[in-house]
Amino acid sequence: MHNRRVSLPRRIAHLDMDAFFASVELLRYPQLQGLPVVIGGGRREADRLLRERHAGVPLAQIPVAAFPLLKDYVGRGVITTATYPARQFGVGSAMGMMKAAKLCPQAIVLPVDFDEVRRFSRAFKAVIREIAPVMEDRGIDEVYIDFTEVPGGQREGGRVLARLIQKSIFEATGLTCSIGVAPNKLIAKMASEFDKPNGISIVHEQDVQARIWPLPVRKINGIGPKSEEKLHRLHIRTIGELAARPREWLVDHFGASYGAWMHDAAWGRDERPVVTESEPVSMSRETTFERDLHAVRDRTELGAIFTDLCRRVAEDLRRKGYVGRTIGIKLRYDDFRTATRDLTLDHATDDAATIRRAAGQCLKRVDLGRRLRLLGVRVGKLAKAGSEAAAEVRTPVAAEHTPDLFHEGPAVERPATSKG
Ligand code: DCP
Ligand code: MG
Repeated sequence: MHNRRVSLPRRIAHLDMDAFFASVELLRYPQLQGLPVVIGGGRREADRLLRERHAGVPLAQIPVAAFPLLKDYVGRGVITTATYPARQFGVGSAMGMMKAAKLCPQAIVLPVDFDEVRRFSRAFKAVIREIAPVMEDRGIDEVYIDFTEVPGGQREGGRVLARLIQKSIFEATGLTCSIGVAPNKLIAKMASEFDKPNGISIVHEQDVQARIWPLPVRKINGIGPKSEEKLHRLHIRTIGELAARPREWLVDHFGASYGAWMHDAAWGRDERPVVTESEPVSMSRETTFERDLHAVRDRTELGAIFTDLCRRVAEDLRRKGYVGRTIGIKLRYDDFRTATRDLTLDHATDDAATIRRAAGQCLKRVDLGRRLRLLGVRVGKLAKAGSEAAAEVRTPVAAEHTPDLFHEGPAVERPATSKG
């Protein structure tokens, strides 16, 4: 039977926002456009002072000279992201603030505004879905889009549609992004980095050798630092060198599935579909406090919040018909560092008390010596309630019963020397 659609070559795009957290701040402070700006640290205080001192002045009119500089920054912390002008000085994501200050003392430092970032994340994805509905959400600032059957998706290898999406996102949000269009997700992901910021890269199957093989192996999404190290020991540095090894040789060194996957990846083969609506992998609830809370001094308040978060996650699970086995917590400290811990139960659950007990065990494994600004509870490894995977759902788990710090009820203060 005649079927024209089947014959269309697959065109998959990967879209990634440019310097995302920083770009969102620059919308608020357009006077900083073109300047080195870094996002990081716990500088909410500095930002508040800045606004207070210029009360009544529109944010966009606060003089550039009034902004806090990296060279005056005191304290620890790492850079979350940096504008492209700042990157020219070698400053970038995950770099310590102190080191960055040496490289670019004149950079302006701003804090993250997570609510704002999330708002823009939703906004740019909504723009994409309007144009190209087959979109896979891959996190705060990136998505995959199946261009194959979208009008313009095949023209100039996808460039026409990519341009339209870039323009539409910019008009709706004022933000720029970079897009790679390729035969599959794996190559698209690499291609979106080729021409950052505000770039479009089109890669065809026949370009793999010229454009992908010279890249370091680490550029393959799925080869992490450990595999990279092992490949280096085997004298494999580029994707081309990886592609040159026989599949069996890679299987011998990296196992049947990872070795074979590596071989395919090096040859630019990847059949994964763009998944629009996945089953949820986890459900979570978190809350940012009005003021930073201290684990010991604000124990009662924190305990109540913690228990309430567990109750709400349990409600979410039941409402949507899921049970989960992995219980995790998330803490964000006053310096914006984030800690997560989790543990996996024998049975999946949607029971608030079970979740609370497991979360309490996780709590014992984090530093509670600093003030907290956020607390979250997550349940992962989900299965549909009643499904085979979720058998023995309501069996309460006999977790350890030693109370955690946020344990509610009679305070069990235990001096370090005594054993409860
Ligand atoms: N981010 C973070 N912690 C990290 C890395 C990133 O919180 N270790 C945040 C800040 C980034 C955002 O996620 O703005 C998106 O991450 P990217 O890696 O896409 O970095 P950028 O969007 O900032 O820059 P680029 O233009 O290179 O994509
Ligand atoms: Mg980005």
